[in-house]
Amino acid sequence: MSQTNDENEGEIERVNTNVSSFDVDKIIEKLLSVRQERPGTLVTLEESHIEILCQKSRDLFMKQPMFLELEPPIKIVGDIHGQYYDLLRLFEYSGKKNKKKQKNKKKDYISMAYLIIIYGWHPGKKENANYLFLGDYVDRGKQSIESICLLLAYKIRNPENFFLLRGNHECASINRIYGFYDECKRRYTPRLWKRFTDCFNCLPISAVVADKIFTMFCCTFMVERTALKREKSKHLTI
Ligand SMILES: [Mn+2]
Repeated sequence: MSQTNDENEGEIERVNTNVSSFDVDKIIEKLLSVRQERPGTLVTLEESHIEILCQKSRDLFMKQPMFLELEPPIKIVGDIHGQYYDLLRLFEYSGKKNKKKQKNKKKDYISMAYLIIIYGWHPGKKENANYLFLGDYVDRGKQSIESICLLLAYKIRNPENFFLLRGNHECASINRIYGFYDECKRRYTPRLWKRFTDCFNCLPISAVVADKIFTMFCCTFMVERTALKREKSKHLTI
């Protein structure tokens, strides 16, 4: 496989995560602040904070098994592909459904909107559902960075309630071509893309829910072998 200099594998130095200005709640708040804005409105985070998101979530992925065993109830979500406003809507809708049984949809929509405004709504907190995302957070859409940053931030805040699997686009050779690399380069630096790559290489690849439902991204094994290099490969049972 031919690789550019940016894509070369190899160790990337560890980010110092003890930075006083880093506050995951504030990052989530900033990412959610555009909920009422026109779709496409960008959120620009500090690059150093994104690097810490990558490092902290990477550490969590390495601590947790590569093959997850999860308990219901859990909401299972498919490809996001950089469609950040769809991701925001998805959280709002699933939060709404989780709040109460609805007979009058219009009325409940209003009451939920009210709840979001008054209390804010955060997935993964006790009153809300657990989540399992199956992969493909980046590429194709225009806001891969916001999408993956929000997901990594929720992972950091709720490590036992929020799970992310690796999709075939969480792979350098794919997202180098299909948009994520260009977005990182245009909005930040190629170095940040490398930081994400380092994090993606540690994502778990499959999960089983309630010992019954086996989930993984269907193309993972076709394109990706580096996952197998992970130290915790003993958890891989297939
Ligand atoms: Mn896809």
